[in-house]
Amino acid sequence: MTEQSGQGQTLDNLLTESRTFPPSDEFAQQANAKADLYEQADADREAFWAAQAEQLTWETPWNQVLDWSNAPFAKWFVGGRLNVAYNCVDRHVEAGNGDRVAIHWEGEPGDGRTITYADLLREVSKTANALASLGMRTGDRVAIYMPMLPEAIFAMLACARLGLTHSVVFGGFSAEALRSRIDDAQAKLVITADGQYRRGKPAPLKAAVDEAVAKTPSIEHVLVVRRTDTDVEWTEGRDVWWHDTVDGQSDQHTPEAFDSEHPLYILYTSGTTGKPKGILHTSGGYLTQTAYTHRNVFDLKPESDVYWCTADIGWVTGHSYIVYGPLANGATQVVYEGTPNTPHEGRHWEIVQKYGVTIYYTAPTLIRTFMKWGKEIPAKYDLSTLRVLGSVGEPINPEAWIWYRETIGAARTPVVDTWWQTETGAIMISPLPGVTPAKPGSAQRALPGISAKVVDDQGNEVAAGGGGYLVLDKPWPSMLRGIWGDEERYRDTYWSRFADQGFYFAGDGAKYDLDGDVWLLGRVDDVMNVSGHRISTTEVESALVSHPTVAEAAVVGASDATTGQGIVAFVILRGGVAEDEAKGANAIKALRDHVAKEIGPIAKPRQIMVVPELPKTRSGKIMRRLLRDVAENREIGDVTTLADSSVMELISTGLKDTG
Ligand code: 6R9
Repeated sequence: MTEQSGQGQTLDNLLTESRTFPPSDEFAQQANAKADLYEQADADREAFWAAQAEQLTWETPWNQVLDWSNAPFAKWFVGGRLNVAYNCVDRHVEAGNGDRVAIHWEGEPGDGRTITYADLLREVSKTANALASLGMRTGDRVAIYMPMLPEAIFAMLACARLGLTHSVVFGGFSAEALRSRIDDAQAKLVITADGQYRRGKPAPLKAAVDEAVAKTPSIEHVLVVRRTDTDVEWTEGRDVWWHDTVDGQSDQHTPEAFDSEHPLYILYTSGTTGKPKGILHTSGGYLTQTAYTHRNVFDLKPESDVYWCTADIGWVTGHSYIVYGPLANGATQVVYEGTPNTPHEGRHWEIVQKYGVTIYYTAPTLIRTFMKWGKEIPAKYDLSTLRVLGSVGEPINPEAWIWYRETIGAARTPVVDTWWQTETGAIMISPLPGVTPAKPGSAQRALPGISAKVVDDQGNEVAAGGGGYLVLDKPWPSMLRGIWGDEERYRDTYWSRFADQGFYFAGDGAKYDLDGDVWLLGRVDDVMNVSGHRISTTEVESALVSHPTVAEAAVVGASDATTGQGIVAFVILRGGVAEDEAKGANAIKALRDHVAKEIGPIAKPRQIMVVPELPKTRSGKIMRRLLRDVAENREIGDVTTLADSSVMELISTGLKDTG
């Protein structure tokens, strides 16, 4: 999320995309969501959300749907009490679905585990008993620093069951990142593993915990899952093995109900400046909206679907769409431990074929990587079970959308482009499959029950065809309840930009097309200003990706004596395109002309560089800040949040080689 808000005039709206894909009659007829969902929600928003909340099991009903009297601090389902883990596990077993598979777990080395809902109930109960035996009490914070193992999910649900607040820290983060997060939340326990498989090799994990915990006196215990048999240092009394502590516990545990606003978890997002923000989510509203969106946006049929979200549980997508939403709905899902090209570039498609995956949810960065690897790879597998494809994390370029639908979805499946944030907790803007005629590249419309607007600098809604800032103008059930321990920062970061109107400012630029559909245009900090025109990086990137030789593009504005900023583009070629040829002066000119044709001469990049990789965060978002350093010939800034810190070197050396 951004700390500062954009200023100046609104964005120029340049790229046009007119292809649409209406849902098939067959899909529409069987779809969970029907068009009247929008009307129902518009007629009475609170009644609509109450109806969604009724899909959960409450111990005590609420007496008020929404209390917004202390805005921007919301309370949803006031007075209601429920247990989140009971809703995700026990109630499915009680309903007679204990034999249904909850998790098909696939390890990176090829090992696997099948976990039914009855198994899940036993494991979560044992874990809850173990956490209680370690002295954890309702309200305590627990850090979870783990690879994608079933135990990570057991741990999250055991916390929810006991009313402990978890803080999952992505397993690729450093000891220092873990330390600052433990410290901020004053966590008492860390759950981790000895090591984790990464690209076919075991890598140590507990070592980073030892380093972090040496400087965090709040930690009383470290609970360690054995995964890779890596040698670990051991601090007697503090460190305990999972198999010693959890396995022998009783598999019976009676859940207690907690207040609807009981803190469920903290998840840290890195800001552009300063220390990471601990985004706080609570129970009833969060579970209501994650379950509702998962059911309608993915058209989930729990009895027959096999769902797979490829995110890591270290990100909000893993929290809402691996753990809470799908499990609240009683889904059967695949959880995969490893990387997409271990041991080969067809691994995801092999998994889709093996488990008969029907719903697949991933990020544009991975779709563009698949494009780069080439369509021959998925062509080797049977992907005919797929019926819904989803995208999240960044704007999806129309060409990548088309490739996804055609190559993975056999030109048949709906593709849902879902816009949301760690802060929103659940999907906010997305087509509904079976209802919305899909438009490649557009997230389209706020979901029933959600209200979003594109506004200008003054907070006035822009007309159809106009661009500006994306805001959320009404509270929603899964909204963040604040930043852990920092009320002021919460108000400043999200509510000060449009304080007069009381809008939540998301930090993203967006536009309406002539039908009123929303297009996301990237973070407002990334917007370029060329000769007084505010141009979005996303639009120029999408134009580049629509050229047959380009798999992926990142665009930045570099200072320019004449135009204020000049557009500099970095492109990755598609598989099979000869690099020498594509780097030639004619090929580069062809790309520049292509952008001019797609968008207009004003958007023509000043410079285009062919690169082997792009700098990305560990959740796959392009870090344009570092590319700006390259484009402006500056020393490259802080690379600690990069997924692969050698990428910048690769880019700089590659550029020197070609001049
Ligand atoms: C869920 C997640 C949030 C930021 C958000 C925006 C970008 C996410 C998007 C999208 C365009 C989409 N973003 N989904 N942009 N289209 N479908 O990614 O959360 O890690 O907090 O990132 O990601 O810029 O503001 P988070």
